[in-house]
Amino acid sequence: MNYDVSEIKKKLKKDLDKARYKHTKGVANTAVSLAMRYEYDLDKAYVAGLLHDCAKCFELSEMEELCEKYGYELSEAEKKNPALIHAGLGVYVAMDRYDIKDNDILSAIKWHTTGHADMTVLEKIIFVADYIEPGRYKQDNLQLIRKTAFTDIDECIFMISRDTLNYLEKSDTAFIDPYTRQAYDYYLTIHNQKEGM
Ligand code: DGI
Ligand code: FE
Ligand code: FE
Repeated sequence: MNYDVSEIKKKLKKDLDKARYKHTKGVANTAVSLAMRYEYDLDKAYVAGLLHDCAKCFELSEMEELCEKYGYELSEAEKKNPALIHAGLGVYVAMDRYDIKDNDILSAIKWHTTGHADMTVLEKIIFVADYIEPGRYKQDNLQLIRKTAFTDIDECIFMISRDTLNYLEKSDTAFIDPYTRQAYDYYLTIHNQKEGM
């Protein structure tokens, strides 16, 4: 293992609240299972899972200070919806506080909330693991989505982005990030190709 996991966990326990730390371990373990299935590096999947929400528990004012410190410019979507900031800001926190240099891990952190078109294997693993880890229970279709994660990860991403868009469209306050829609459109096309449409 190239990563000092016990050191990472020690810091995460300070940076995250209890529930978020538990979620983080669920995502890391689920990511390893998916990495086994899709023949990806298990250690990288575990570390990306551990760190995907590393910027989630800061107060908004702290997030703004960190964005300033790292020179991270917020997108329109992040300005309208601060809940999205932790993904992009997490890249800088992972580099600075957790000494992560691996671009695959950093991009998996960056894209774990919205997804985007044509994701890398690790981006897909973390995007899916975040949604299906054992502590999740509120979303619709979880049983089928969990099963599909291990049979066809692109189809699983289609289902997750479809359900996320539906959920966001129902709550008329949420601004939809263009990348959330881009992910849906891309994985819908793959879904339709399989259906022979
Ligand atoms: O950080 P987590 O709670 O573990 O999970 P996450 O990073 O996927 O964030 C989950 C929330 O993000 C979920 O309630 C759906 C929401 N989300 C995903 N895409 C968008 C979005 N929210 C807005 N406003 N716009 C989006 O495009
Ligand atoms: Fe998150
Ligand atoms: Fe998460």
